[in-house]
Amino acid sequence: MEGDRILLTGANGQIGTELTIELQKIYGEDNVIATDIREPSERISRFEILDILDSSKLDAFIAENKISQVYHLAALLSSKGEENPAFTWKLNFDAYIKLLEIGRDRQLKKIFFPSTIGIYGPTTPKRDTPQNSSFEPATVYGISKFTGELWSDYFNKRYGLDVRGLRYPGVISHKVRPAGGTTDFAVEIFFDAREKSSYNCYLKAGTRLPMMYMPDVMKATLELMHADRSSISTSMAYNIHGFSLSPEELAAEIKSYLPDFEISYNPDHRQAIADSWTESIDDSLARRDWSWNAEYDMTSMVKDMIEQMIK
Ligand code: AKB
Repeated sequence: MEGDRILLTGANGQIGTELTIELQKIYGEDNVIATDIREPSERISRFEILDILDSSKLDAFIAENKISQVYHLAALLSSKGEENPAFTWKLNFDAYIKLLEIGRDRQLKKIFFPSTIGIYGPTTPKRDTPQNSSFEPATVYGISKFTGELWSDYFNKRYGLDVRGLRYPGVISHKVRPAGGTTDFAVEIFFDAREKSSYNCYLKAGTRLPMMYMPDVMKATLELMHADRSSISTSMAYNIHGFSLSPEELAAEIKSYLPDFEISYNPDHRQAIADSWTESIDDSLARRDWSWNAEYDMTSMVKDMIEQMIK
């Protein structure tokens, strides 16, 4: 890790905010540069404005700062991405291809590409979804991420670029509210439980989706990026699984701590996206290749979220 300099794009988001801090602990504050298109709400020691759509600036930034690894988190998520599919493609895919070219030309050591359970679609097996399955995503987000995975693999095979990726499930955390996703309800519910003792869910009861608690998201990301390349058998992205939950299961668990808490349901356009996704994920390849193992289940996640946010 000696001499490594890390760039995060989209660092103000739910994952980037926490990953910046974890990477700073490993590589030192001066060696981790968090970037985004807006200033962060809390001060990060090294932050710069960087628009990834400007590939010349991105290239110059990487050269000037002697960047050796990029964690490319900038993207529009499943729900927000549907508002302007052409722009979502430009941001999630075109900008990524440019980054891969820069990575090849500047001989970056590693690139991290976050993919998603959104690459799966209605034809994918709903339970224990295998690593290699049917990919017919229903959103531009899913299409852009799956295509991104194929290009990661292509750049690895053709140019030897070390690209690694994870198919993140819904991510639950308490520092930053996610925006623009379909799994956001699993975070919003805690904020509303704290503020209003009630939550009006935009998905209907019975909608079970794969989720993961942020400490496990950090663990998976860092373990993958620090694994010996010889143990990595795919440059697409690995399935990883934490636990599955539905809004009413989550509400019942929260209610065991906050008896006055109530949930109601008012499904919107996100229901169709959720219905196209799968319920649980087979992550045996990640377990085999780099010993992946999630620590949190729904019960321990809710206990910790309540302790961190409410009690
Ligand atoms: C979303 O809901 O769009 C994301 C995801 C599962 O990738 N959280």
